[in-house]
Amino acid sequence: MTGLLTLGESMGIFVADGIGPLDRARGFTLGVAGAESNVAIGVARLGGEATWLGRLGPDATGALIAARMRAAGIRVLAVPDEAHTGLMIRYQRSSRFIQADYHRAGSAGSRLTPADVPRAEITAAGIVHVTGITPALSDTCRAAVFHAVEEARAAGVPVSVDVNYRGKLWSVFDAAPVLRDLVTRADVVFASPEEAALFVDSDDPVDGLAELGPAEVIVKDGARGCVALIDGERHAVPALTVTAVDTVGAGDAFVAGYLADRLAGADAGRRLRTAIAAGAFAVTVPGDCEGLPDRAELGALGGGDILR
Ligand code: KDG
Repeated sequence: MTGLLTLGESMGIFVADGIGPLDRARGFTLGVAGAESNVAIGVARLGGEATWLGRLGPDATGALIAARMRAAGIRVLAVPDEAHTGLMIRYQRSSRFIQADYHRAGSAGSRLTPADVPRAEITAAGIVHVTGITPALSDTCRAAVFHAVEEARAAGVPVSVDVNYRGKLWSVFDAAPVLRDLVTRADVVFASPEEAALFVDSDDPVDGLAELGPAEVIVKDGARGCVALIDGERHAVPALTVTAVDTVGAGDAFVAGYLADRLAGADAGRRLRTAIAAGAFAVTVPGDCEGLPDRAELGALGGGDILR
């Protein structure tokens, strides 16, 4: 395997149809949520190899998640667990505000342990990708993430970290030292300016993150595009103009675009342009992973060179 290996929690998600308070929803669409599986699916859609590893419960939701991931073309290493598969409920309170509730405490995904992560999977990977969500879920999840990262570093496998701070899972006080620790172990780091400010002390988030060690720092800034410092060279790529209908999952699409092109050997500028285009495409489609584009679909945004 020379592709992406990622680990974390994937959940079932009920997304309320329409806009308004939850009690006005007339129906819900059941989907799959999880930042890491979103990235894996995104890499697969762009033609890369991707493996997701995590725990799933013995319920219909766990089976649905595994089936949808496999249908999306990713390799699923599901560790069976007796606890329920985690769930999320999301509704669009207004055209501008999205609310999400987690039902994941004690879930199968939160019971991941270091022993669940086979060394052979790490050493065979082209890149190991983790997020700052998983360490927030439990002590064993945190240990599993750091174990995977240390095994990758020892084997010379590049480590990618998306900071992905989730304020509903832990406080800034608890999160900041852990996220900082994770970033110091990364080769590639993705963060928003707000996330970087949680644990770096610099006016420039790119410089602040780079001072912690990663050779590839990418600061994604939504509608403003991204800025990056990659192997000592600065880049700035503006966002593409699209009509956004759902911004959830756009960051994961961005990461998937960058990592898919990195695995394919593309240069830094191209990786960033693909990331921007994938993120832009994702916001035009409702759902966490439904908007992850394939190569041909990226062309619909007018990014002609991205198709080649
Ligand atoms: O990045 C999108 C994610 O937020 C979503 O799929 C669910 O992983 C998730 C989380 O913990 O918020």
